[in-house]
Amino acid sequence: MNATPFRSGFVALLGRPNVGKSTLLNYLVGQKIAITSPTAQTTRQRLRGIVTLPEGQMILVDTPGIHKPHHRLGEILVKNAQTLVRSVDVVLLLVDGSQPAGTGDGFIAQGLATQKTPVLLGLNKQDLVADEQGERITASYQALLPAAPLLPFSAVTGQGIPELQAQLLQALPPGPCYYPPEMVTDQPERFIMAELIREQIFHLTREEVPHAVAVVVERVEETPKITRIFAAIVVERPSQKAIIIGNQGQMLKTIGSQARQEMQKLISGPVYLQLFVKVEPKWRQTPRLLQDLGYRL
Ligand code: GDP
Ligand code: K
Ligand code: MG
Repeated sequence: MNATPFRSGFVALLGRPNVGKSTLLNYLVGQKIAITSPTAQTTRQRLRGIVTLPEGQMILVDTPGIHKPHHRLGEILVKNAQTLVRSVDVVLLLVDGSQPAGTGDGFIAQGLATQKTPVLLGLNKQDLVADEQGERITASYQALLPAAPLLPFSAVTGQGIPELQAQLLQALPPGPCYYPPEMVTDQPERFIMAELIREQIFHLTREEVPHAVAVVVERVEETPKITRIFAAIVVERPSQKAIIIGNQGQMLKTIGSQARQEMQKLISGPVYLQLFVKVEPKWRQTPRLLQDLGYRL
């Protein structure tokens, strides 16, 4: 008998902000574990998504998009992405395949060309590509990394994903099942819950507000009937607190009810969610506070 070996290993999802790293991660694990939004810098923390198939197990590492740092949190995000590349089996460089390559993609490709880690190039958002544009766009990306296999797909419709998944698996070495097959992420449920709250803040508030927000789930009480979750929304200024709370508490209510629905999907059961807002001036510049909020420095 000619049995193919079980393969396993780590895949880094890299790319500019908004190319669809988190959307793809959710699609592959089959559950929302990573929050997504049309805003850059939604993802702040490295997050592992675990995909177990009969042929192997891949551990996908979602990363904050690579961009120019503006403050301490920004610096930490970029430095972490660079270290990650050296520690994984393969890099999936994701790009927005509905547009030709931009300088941001070139910047990341250059960084990868000097590394030994093999790279696959994932052209996402194929659902937005008109037939006559396809070839020109593809050529612009192939020029960035001539040796990298090109994989067109859509993280929204799922087209091209089976091929993408097969190629990723082939790029991994024979190895063991690192995580139990039923596990979809290495992050505790509390972290995902905090993220689901942060996601609603991205969807419902504007400009600098979501970037100034951190969310901490402070307590979870499980009873046979309901799960009660108590979470703090941390902002930097009283004016941001006022926006989060909204007119007669309306904004906080909407954030809470939408996040609660996502949480109920996550845990497949009823949730009671209580939110409160607190001001921590300059939490983004303060290493101790960043650490308290769970950021790895
Ligand atoms: P990230 O910053 O790279 O993690 O990007 P996100 O996963 O947050 O996605 C950014 C935006 O692109 C979101 O509004 C997604 O819904 C959207 N998006 C992601 N993948 C696709 C895709 O294949 N097609 C379309 N039309 N939109 C996508
Ligand atoms: K995003
Ligand atoms: Mg993301």
